[in-house]
Amino acid sequence: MENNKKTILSGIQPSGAMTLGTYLGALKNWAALSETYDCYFTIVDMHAITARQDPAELRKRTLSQLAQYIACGIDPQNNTLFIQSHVPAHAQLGWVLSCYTMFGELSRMTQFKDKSAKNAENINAGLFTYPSLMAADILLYQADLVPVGDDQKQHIELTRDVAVRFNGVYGDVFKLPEPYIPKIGARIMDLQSPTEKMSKSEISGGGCVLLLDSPDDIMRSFKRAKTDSETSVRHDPAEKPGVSNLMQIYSACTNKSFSAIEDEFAGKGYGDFKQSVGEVVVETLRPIREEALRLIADKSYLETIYAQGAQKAAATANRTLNKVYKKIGFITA
Ligand code: ATP
Ligand code: LTN
Repeated sequence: MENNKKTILSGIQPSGAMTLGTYLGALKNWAALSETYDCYFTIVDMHAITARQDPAELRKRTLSQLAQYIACGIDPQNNTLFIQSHVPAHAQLGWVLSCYTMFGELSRMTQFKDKSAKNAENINAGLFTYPSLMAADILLYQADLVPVGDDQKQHIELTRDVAVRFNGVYGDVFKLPEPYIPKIGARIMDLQSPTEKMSKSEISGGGCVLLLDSPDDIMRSFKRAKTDSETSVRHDPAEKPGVSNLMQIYSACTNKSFSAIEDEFAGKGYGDFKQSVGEVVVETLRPIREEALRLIADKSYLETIYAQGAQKAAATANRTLNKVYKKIGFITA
């Protein structure tokens, strides 16, 4: 049935266990938006292989990630949850769009520069053309909004540039998507290296909080979080990156403003503050963890969800792909 709801698409790579950063930057918004939009949420396994993955681990993480999407409040009956590699149109449109994405544009992508600097022995072509595939993910569904963390803004801008270029040649084929980035939580930093993004494929010594971490592990991570040599809880990302990051996390979990947090902890030491941040994170993640663990044990349910999701996603994606193939002059098979 056709409806007038706007469309959302977003995805997360199964490149590691999902972190508090992934949750506050993206997933939390997905759940909030999923009631009012027509949503497609995917697990982008094709993007994940731009870094070497262990096959058994990749399979396990993909299923676990699906369970965690649902546990975060995304109802699989009202939203389309699917695995990217199950819908061949992504690879197909990805190739087409790589022919409409410029070498210079791809060379400017910060994520490519960061990842190739960190992984000099595996700078593969997929890592470079990754944004063309991401553009295909988004444009196939004619998405209006793409809820992501701050680091993905540049990729969405590129997606728009590619869509404008393509539409300029062939007419209005693609809708131009907008990023949807949370005001608080758009870039959660590593608790041990607070000038680095908390990242699931770069788990450092205790600086990363995972969605499936036990309450004890979470409390331990926060108690050890790096702060500074002052004692005041004050928001100042340049001078006090550790404390500012903890404030950001506390604010994202409680909806309290930075000034309310500064008042709450005035005259108290960092010990109390870290304890409180740990506690709100434990309570935020507790229901998610419990539900995810229950779903991970129910493999046949997850199989039903992703099979159903792939079918629904493919129906939409193929409509766009067929239109593109016609426009560019491919003979319909
Ligand atoms: P990888 O380390 O493999 O690059 P990642 O941890 O950066 O992975 P992604 O799959 O790249 O995770 O990102 C999934 C979504 O979560 C994206 O929308 C991204 O912007 C968001 N995100 C990831 N990490 C953070 C973070 N630290 N703070 C806020 N948002 C984040
Ligand atoms: N590039 C993103 C993951 C991603 C994505 C997408 C996000 C792939 N395809 C489509 C939103 C929409 C990342 O590295 N976080």
